[in-house]
Amino acid sequence: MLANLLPLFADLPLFPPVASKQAGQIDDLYWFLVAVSAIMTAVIFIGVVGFAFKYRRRANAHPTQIEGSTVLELTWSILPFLVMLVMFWWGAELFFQAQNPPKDAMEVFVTGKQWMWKVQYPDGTREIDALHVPVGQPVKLTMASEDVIHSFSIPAFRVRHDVVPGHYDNLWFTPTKPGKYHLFCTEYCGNQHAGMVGWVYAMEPREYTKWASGGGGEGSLADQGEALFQQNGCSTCHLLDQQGRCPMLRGIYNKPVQLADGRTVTADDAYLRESILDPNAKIVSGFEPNIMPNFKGQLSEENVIQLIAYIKSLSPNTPASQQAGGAPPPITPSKGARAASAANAAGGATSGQVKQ
Ligand code: HEC
Ligand SMILES: [Cu+2]
Repeated sequence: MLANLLPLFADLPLFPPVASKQAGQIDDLYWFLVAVSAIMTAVIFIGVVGFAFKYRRRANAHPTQIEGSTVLELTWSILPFLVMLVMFWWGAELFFQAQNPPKDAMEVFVTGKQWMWKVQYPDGTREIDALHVPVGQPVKLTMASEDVIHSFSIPAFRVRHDVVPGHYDNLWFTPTKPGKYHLFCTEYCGNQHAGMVGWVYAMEPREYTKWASGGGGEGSLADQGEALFQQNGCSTCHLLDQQGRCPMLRGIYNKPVQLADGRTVTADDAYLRESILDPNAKIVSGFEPNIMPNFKGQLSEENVIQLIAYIKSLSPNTPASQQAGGAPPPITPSKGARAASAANAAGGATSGQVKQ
């Protein structure tokens, strides 16, 4: 909005396109900071030059000493303080907004790996260095790193977030303008970091549905997870309908879990991920440590995302948007296709783009 008042600046290709709901809001704050800095620079510069001239030696050979002025000092303390408060409040507002994705956001999973971005959709589609999103729909990314710290950045959406190994990072945006935008890694992550670049395709909802309904042929993310659940022997311990030595996983998603040490945690994505890769970190109340094997190094981050999708699908009240991305209905393949997709999913680290 402020950028419109500065057509000269807006026309210079100094800024990426404004293609998300938050982009304009962040630009407004940015221009406010620039304006305050510019005004302060001008005030100080004019003051320095003006006083240097006014009190130059020739006109005022014998300087008079001035001893403080309460009014002046209060003014130059309180006014900047108020301006700073505006910056703080405005920035905090945008920050909190950026931390809280709306409940109906479509979920997409991103794994950073030297040197590519792997993208998984709830319907099972996968791509590399490409992200397809519908315009007008909030999209929440859950991001993991397979190796080192990466940073996921889409300048046209004004979003960026570090992707740190060992846990999930989130960001969200609502695309507003169809188009093709750059996607970068903005954290030096090894010698081919500069090549860790991709494209985001923001599409009209109808076009997006058409794109998404192509189907990956591997079954939904939850189907892929179910196959892994069998292959890795999870199903031998975690029975679906019977609580034995091991907790039943049906219905636990986003529900409180009582831990052996007395704490209560929510079974969200981060908790499930930790329970799979580092089972002894948190022990469920009533169960023993050191029974569940450690799956670190055996399951890729992509596999863990698939397993979590499967555990989610065992909780029927999970909002549909979190199960199938809100857009296309999940594709239900035959048993044979599932088995094939399982093999594929397990070796997923090397399989390439499923859809262009
Ligand atoms: C040898 C038996 C065994 C196997 C195999 C096993 N688990 Fe577990 N799992 C346990 C036990 C025992 C617990 C409870 C103790 C704890 O919290 O670590 C548990 C806890 C969990 C929890 C936390 C459950 C809750 O209610 O909070 C999850 C999630 C989980 N396992 C997932 C998996 C997945 C996914 C696999 C396969 C990759 C797997 N487990 C394989 C025994 C097993
Ligand atoms: Cu990187």
